[in-house]
Amino acid sequence: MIPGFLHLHRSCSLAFALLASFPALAAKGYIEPVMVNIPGGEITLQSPILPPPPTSSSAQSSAVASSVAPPMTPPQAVSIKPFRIGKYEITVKEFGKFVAATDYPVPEQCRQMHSKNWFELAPGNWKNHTHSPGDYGPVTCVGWPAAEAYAQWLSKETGKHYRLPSEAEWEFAARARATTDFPWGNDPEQACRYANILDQSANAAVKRDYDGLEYSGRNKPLACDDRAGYASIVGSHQPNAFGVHDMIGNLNEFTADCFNPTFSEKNAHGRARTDGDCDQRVWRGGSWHWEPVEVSRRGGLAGNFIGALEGFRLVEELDAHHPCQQPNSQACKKLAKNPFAEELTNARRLRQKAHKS
Ligand SMILES: [Ca+2]
Repeated sequence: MIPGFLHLHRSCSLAFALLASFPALAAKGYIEPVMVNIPGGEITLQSPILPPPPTSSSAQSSAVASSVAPPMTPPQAVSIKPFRIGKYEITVKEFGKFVAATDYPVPEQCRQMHSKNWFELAPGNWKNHTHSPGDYGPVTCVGWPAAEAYAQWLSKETGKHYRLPSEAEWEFAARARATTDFPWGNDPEQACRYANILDQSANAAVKRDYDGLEYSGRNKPLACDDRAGYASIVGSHQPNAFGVHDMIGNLNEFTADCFNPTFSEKNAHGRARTDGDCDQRVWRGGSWHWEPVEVSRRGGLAGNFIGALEGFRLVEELDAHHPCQQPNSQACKKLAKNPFAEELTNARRLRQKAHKS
């Protein structure tokens, strides 16, 4: 063996030995999402009966705004088992790990704010689009299939069971036991404390960036200011009573459910519906581009739709031996010490500082 190679060989062996002794030194190829324990319970699902899903962002917003007292679905009682849900929407930085590890064929066209014509299909992807929010903003322009692929990849990497939430789980986590229109009560004008929605900052942003463009008509900004014109760093607004952020607003979130206009007995177990139109998926929560949507509001979206208003968060299932079967156990509490949570706190602090200066 030549001396140089021997030296390199010994150095590598030493490095591997060190990494084996101190696993924390080994850079992980993934980021564990910050999760919140959600207790089990009962919920009644009821919302307006849905028309067939729209296929464009402009149609989405009018679908939200034009519902004039539509007929309601019959109420459906649902039992929810305990689970964990992402405290935040999945960020650009987390998704970037997935792209780097898998070379996933990300969409390169995205329906996004592009001109005075509002949303248009234009070149753009998860990392670069017209209003990319940076590493700590929620990832968008990925579409439902990529969200699903991300969950499967993260499960494989971590040995945990991550997946998209069912819409019943989503609503249960979003309500945090509230029975009001919004998780914070019935007053939409309180939204700016809890959600990044269509507010005065949103109106000012499009006016500034698109030559005097203004929201008008049915898509009317709230009088309050949530201090975000477009998508914001996740967790920038107050959480709900379960400690979960941005369920209403910021990005519209994909659920695992196939599209059905109404609820039925098939929702009763709380799991995602796998019957109905599975070329369409159900969204929940609305976005920065919309007035705050009620926590029960839902819509459908083509599974292959790629837009800048949609993102996702993940659920983690509590398998039989999961430490958080006992949420007060030390083993479960240890899981709450997630370094990414600290990174996000720092990112928000820097953003606030920049905002003030
Ligand atoms: Ca806003």
